[in-house]
Amino acid sequence: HAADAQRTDLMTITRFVLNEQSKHPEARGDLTILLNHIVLGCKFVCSSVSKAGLAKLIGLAGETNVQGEEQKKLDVLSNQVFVKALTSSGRTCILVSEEDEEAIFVESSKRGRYIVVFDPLDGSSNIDCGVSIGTIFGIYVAKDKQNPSLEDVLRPGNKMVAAGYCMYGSSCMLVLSTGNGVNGFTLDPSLGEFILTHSNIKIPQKGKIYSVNEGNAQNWDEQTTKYVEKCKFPQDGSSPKSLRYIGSMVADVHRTLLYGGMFMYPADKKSPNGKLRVLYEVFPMSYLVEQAGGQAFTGKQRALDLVPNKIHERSPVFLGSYDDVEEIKQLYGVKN
Ligand code: AHM
Ligand code: MG
Repeated sequence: HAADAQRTDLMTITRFVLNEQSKHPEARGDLTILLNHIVLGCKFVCSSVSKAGLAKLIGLAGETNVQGEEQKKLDVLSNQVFVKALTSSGRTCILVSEEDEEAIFVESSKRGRYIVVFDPLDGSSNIDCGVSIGTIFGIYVAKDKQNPSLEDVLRPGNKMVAAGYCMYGSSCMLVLSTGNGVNGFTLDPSLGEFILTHSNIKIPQKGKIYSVNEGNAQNWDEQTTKYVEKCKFPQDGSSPKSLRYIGSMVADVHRTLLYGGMFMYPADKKSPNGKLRVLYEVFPMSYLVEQAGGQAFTGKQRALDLVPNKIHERSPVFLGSYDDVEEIKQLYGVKN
C-alpha cells in the first residue's frame, strides 16, 4: 500500500541527498556531509526561534538577563551556530555571512572545497511578532581549496552547485536544490528529521499574486510602477492580482514557489540597487526559482548571470512564475 509505504519508508533529507549524489560517480559524500551540518544549524535555529519568547532570547546583543548572563540576539546566535557547524564540517574553506563584514577563511586544517554564502536569520524585523523568518544559503566549489580567495566567491549565481532556505513558520521547512530540481522537506519534531514532503516543486507558469513593499512606490522607476499598475488594473480583461507581502524574503519566496506569481524588491530612487543582497539572498532564491521552472531578473539581466564585485553587494530582483517575470522583462525592454 502506498499509504503504508509513506508511513514506514521515510525519505529523510540525508537519504535523499545521498541518493542524488550516488548519480554522480565522482562524488565522495562531501556535499552530503556539508548539508548535514547546514541541517543541524537549521534545527538549532528552528528550536531557538520557537522558544524565543519563552527563553527571552530576544533582546539587544550585549544586554544582560536577570541572572547577569549576556544575552545574544537571535540573529547573532544563529550566525555563531552556523559558522561553527560549517567550519567543523571540515568541508568548507570560505564562509560569507550577512552578519559578518568580512568573509571567513577557514583554518587550513579544517578546510574543504566548499564555499557557503548565507543569511543565518533573514527577516529579523519579524522575530518579535512571531512572523515567519528563515535561513538562506548558497554553495560554491572553490577552485583550489588550499588557496581559497575572494575570487572564488565573487562569481555569478549560475556557478552555484546548491542553494536552499529553511523557513521557521507554522512548521519548519527546508527547501533545497542541488541543481536537479527543487525539493521540500518538513521537520518532524518527534523524529528531529527533515522528511521529504514536497517533491519536485514546480512553480505555476503564471500566478495570481504580486508581492512588493508598496510603501516605496513614490520612489519607483517607471517600469516597476507600470507593472504594479497592470497587476491592479489589468487592461486585457484578466482579473487583478492579489497583493501578499510578509516582509520576510523566505516566506514571500516560499509562497511564490508554491502558489506562483511575482515577488520583487525593485530599485528605487533612494536605493538604486534595491535592498536584497546578491550573494546570499538574490542568488540562492533565483537558483531555486529557476530550478522550479520560473525566472529571476534584475531589471537588466538574468539574476544568476550577475557578477558581484563585493560580498555584500545588493541588486534589485524580480522573481517568480515564468510568464509573470516575462511581463516585467518586456517592460524593461529585455528579450530572451
Ligand atoms: P534583513 O536581512 O535585515 O532581515 O532584511 C531582509 C528582509 C527580507 O527578508 C525582506 O524581503 C526584505 O528585507 C523586506 O524589506 P522591506 O521591509 O524594506 O520591505
Ligand atoms: Mg537578510
